[in-house]
Amino acid sequence: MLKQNPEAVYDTGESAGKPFRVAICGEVRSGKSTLVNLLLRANVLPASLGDDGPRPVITVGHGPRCPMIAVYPDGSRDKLAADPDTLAFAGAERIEVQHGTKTLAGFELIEIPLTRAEEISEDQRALLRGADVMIWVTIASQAWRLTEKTIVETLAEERPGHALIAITRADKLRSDGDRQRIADRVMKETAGIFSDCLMVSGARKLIKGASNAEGWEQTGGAGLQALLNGFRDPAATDREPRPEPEAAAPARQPEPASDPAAPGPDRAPEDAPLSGTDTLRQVAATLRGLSAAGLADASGECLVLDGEDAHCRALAETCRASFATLAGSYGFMGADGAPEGAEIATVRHRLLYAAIPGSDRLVFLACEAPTSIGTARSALNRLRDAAARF
Ligand SMILES: Nc1nc2c(ncn2[C@@H]2O[C@H](COP(=O)(O)OP(=O)(O)O)[C@@H](O)[C@H]2O)c(=O)[nH]1
Ligand SMILES: [Mg+2]
Repeated sequence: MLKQNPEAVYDTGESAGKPFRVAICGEVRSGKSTLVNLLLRANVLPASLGDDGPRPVITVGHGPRCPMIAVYPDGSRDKLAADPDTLAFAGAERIEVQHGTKTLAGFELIEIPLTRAEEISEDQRALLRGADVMIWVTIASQAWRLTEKTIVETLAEERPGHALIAITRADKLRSDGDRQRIADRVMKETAGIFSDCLMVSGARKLIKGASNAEGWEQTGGAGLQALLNGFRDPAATDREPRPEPEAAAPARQPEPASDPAAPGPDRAPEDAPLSGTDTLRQVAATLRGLSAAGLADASGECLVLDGEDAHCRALAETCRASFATLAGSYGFMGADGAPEGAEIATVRHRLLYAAIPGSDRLVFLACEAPTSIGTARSALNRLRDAAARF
């Protein structure tokens, strides 16, 4: 049984020692199994076990594909049919799965269903203590409810060093704007708990299409896998250490006191009050994988917030040119209003910029994979909001 020997559960057949354990936690029907499928790039786990259905812990290790095994409270084990339905899970305490997807090598995924803070068991706490990463799964339409916050706070002692939040059913939202607003709110409300926030579009047909790179990127799976790779092997991807929880809490900075001597929005960004610049630099410092960030104004000035001066100035020039072109040509096909910004991506690099309302400045940031687009957008929004205040 789990309680007696939680370690024994995790013999996945990996010869290269202990796998990097990813605990996928969340309320019932939040999308945990969907997230597992996303990482496997195939609909391996069945769709929804229902609201009152069985809620076994599911462990997925890297190995030759073989039948799923149901393990019952008395220790007995059953091989399940190739495409098990909900009934096959009934009464099982644990479901063991192996999958041959290359990206899973060295990882173990553990789906841990959590219902109420008062009902968290010792087994569940032990599983979380043994994990290297926690992914909290929440539903876009009602993301980060009080009940979720309570569960996550209750697990403060058990939470591993890496924790991120995945917002599922992003495909059901109407627009990128809606997705951005939700990601932004969730990042603010969970600052200090989660280092990253990812949007997941996990409809089963989208996961079916995730066997190709573009499809996987669209679901959010590629970004998630890249983040996990970064956690497991920071030397390969991290430019800077992970921010302390406090630094990850840009939330709402206090409004600057109204000071008649303070520069107005028409002042050059170089003249921005130090406190405002510091605020922006602090916000910029919260993004993992950031390679540059700054403010560009129409006159050619650039306030460097993060990264090397020359790099930042070159990016500022790119953003200015791109924005000027868009502003001049994007009216066709009935686009309403001026463009608000744009995103430019290469395989490993992203450049995002946004116009700061009420000014002629642009805020921009550049980051490298594995920083997800959701994380990058959240950071850009935070920078834009902070910049708009002075
Ligand atoms: N369209 C869509 N449906 C989703 C998404 N995530 C979960 N679902 C659906 O929501 C239901 C519950 O998901 P499931 O992964 O079983 O939740 P779990 O109980 O947390 O494991 C299933 O019918 C899923 O297909 C998503 O990102 N997009
Ligand atoms: Mg599930």
